[in-house]
Amino acid sequence: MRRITSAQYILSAVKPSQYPDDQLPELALVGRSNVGKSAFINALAGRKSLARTSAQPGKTRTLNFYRLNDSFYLVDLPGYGFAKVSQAAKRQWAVMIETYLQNRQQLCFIIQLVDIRHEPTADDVQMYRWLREYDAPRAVIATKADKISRGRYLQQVKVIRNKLGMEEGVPLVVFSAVNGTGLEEATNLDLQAVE
Ligand SMILES: Nc1nc2c(ncn2[C@@H]2O[C@H](COP(=O)(O)OP(=O)(O)O)[C@@H](O)[C@H]2O)c(=O)[nH]1
Ligand SMILES: [Mg+2]
Repeated sequence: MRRITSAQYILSAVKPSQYPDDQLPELALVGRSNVGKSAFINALAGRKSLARTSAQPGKTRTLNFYRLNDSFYLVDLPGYGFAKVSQAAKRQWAVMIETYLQNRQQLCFIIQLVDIRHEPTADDVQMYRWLREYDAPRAVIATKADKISRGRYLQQVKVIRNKLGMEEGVPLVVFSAVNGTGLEEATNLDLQAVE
C-alpha cells in the first residue's frame, strides 16, 4: 500500500495571488462546516493536529493548503451551510470557492464530504450538482462512520447516493477519522487522483 509519508501546512489564501506557485497537482475538499474536513486531513496525514478541528463551525474562512508527500496539495476549502452567517458573508464564500474551483489549472480532483448519519442537505445537493455540471473528477466521503453501526452503512450509502444523484462510477468511501474506517481506501483514492 502506498502511504502518506510527509505532510505540512503551507499557507492560507483568500485570493489567487496568494495560492502556492509551485505547480503541484491539487486535490480540493468541500463540505459543510463541521462535516470533518480538518479531521480527514489529519487522519490522512497521520497527524493529530496538522489541521485544526473545531467545535465552532464556520471558523475557516480561508483556503488552506497542505502539501503531502512533497508531491501534491490537499486544499481545505471554507465550509458551507453554516446558518449563522450573513448573506454578504455567504456571497463572499461563494466567490472565493468558485474562483478557485473554476480557474485553478492544477486542480485535478474534488472530494465532497457529507455526514453519513444524515440525508444530504440542500447545500450538499447543490454543491454536488455544481461539481457534476463542471464535470469535475470527483468522489464523496461519508464521514463520522463510527457514529453509526456497520449494519447501517449500506442503507446510508444508498440514501446519500440517491439524494446527491451520484453516478455509479463515482466513488463513495465510508470513512471515520476516529477509528480509521475507510482510511486506506481514501488514501488510495487521493494518491491515484493526483498521479
Ligand atoms: N466521531 C467522529 N467525529 C468526527 C469525525 N470527523 C470529525 N469529527 C468531529 O466533528 C467536529 C468537526 O470536525 P472538523 O474536522 O473540524 O470539521 P470541518 O469544519 O469540516 O473541518 C469536531 O468536533 C471533530 O472532532 C469522525 O470521523 N468521527
Ligand atoms: Mg476545518
